[in-house]
Order: sequence, then structure tokens, then C-alpha cells
Amino acid sequence: MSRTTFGTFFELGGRGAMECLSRTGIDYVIIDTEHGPFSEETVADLILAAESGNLLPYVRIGDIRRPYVLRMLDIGARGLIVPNIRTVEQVKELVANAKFPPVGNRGYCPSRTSAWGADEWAKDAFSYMEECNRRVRVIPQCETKEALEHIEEIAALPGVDGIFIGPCDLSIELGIPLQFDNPLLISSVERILKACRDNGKESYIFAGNMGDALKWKKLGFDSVTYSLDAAVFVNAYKELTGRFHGGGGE
Ligand code: 3PY
Ligand code: MG
Repeated sequence: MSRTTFGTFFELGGRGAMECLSRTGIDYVIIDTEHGPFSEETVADLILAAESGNLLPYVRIGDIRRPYVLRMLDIGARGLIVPNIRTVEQVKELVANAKFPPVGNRGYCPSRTSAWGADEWAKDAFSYMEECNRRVRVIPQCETKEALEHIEEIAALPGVDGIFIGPCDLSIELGIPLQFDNPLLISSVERILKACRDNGKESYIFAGNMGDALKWKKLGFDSVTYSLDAAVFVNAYKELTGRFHGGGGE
């Protein structure tokens, strides 16, 4: 069995923070432009900072339209996490914008991922498009009732590399907000996981605490995205402060 990868969301910003994260052994980071405050130029800097420490940079985008998708890919996002998907058509549009032919119709421009066309693999158009399609993961989120209802169809679409479960929004949609042990949420999560497995697609899920992260790992997810940098930072300092004033610890 392959190793479950471990990632986190990035909301705080700052090249220094990204460089710190890249030295922790974490597998990937998701720069969050859905909830985080980042412009494209900032995301480009953050991607460079992540890559300087061999940390795989994904971006969560808030919009599936062509200009938004292209900009993130051309500045070097290695995967797109896409929230709030409700229809199969939305996923088809996303794939069309994010993948080159024969899978989609991504717009062509030599960009920094290929040293603006200077890299050997980018010189031949077919090898360039094939390699870009392989490098970039397209990962719609399943966090709405409608996406759940169509998850088998979504997971089967060519060009969809994986599904990312957002259990916070999904549980809210199901009327059981943030009840991560509720049997309805668990059976929904299992259904999505099965759709991924049946179609040979990667399965990702978010966890807000280590108990849930280990629960999802045991269930067999390919990847668990643990919390966000800001929450880890706040909790770490709170724990230290508590230990210092409480007089416990070493
Ligand atoms: C969710 O749980 O809704 C997510 O989108 C994870 O950040
Ligand atoms: Mg969500």
C-alpha cells in the first residue's frame, strides 16, 4: 500500500512562512485563494518559495472560468483544488480550461513551468502538452449535495485526477454541521472514496484535527490535508503559553 500523503492549507501568506513549511517534511501545500487574501502576483511568489524547498504547490481557486484557471497554471500551480462544484458541466468546463488537447483546450503560452519554453521537454508541442497534462492535477471538491449525487459521473470524467472532500461544507449541506462522526457524513465520505477507487482517481480529504486525520488515513484515503497554517500557529502558541503558565510539561 502506498503512503498517505499529508498536506495543509496556506492562508497566512509570506515567503518566509512558506519556506518554513517547506522544511517540515509535509508533502504539499494548498495556497488558498478561495478563503485566503492572495492576488496572482502573491501566489506566484509563494509558489517559488514552496518550490525552493521542494514542496509541491497546489492552489485552491475560487473560479473555474478560463482566465482564472490559466493564470494559476501559467504561474506554476501543480494542481487546482476547486470548491463548491455543483454540476458535471462545471467540472467539464474546468477540465477543458486546465488540460491541453486531447483532454481539454487549455490556452497555450510558454510559461515559467517550462522556463518560458526553453526546457527541452517544452520544445516539441506534443510533448509539452502531454507533460503539462501529466504535471497538473485537476481536483474538484465534493462538498455539495449536488456534487455528491453525481460523484460517480464526476470521478469518471477524463482529466479529473482526483476528488477532494470538504467535510465542513459537505456536513453543513447535509444538515449535520461539522459532525464528522455522523453516520450520514461517514457513508457519504465512503461513497466518494469508492467513486475515486473505482475510477483510479486520487482521494483527498480535509481534517481539522489529528483524530480526524488519522481516521481518514485508516479509511484508506490517498491524502489528508490537515488544517491550515494559521490554526496550527495559533494552537502551537496557545499550547506553549498554557504549558508555561500552567507549570506543566518538562
Ligand atoms: C471543507 O471542509 O469544506 C473544505 O473546503 C476544506 O477546507
Ligand atoms: Mg469547503
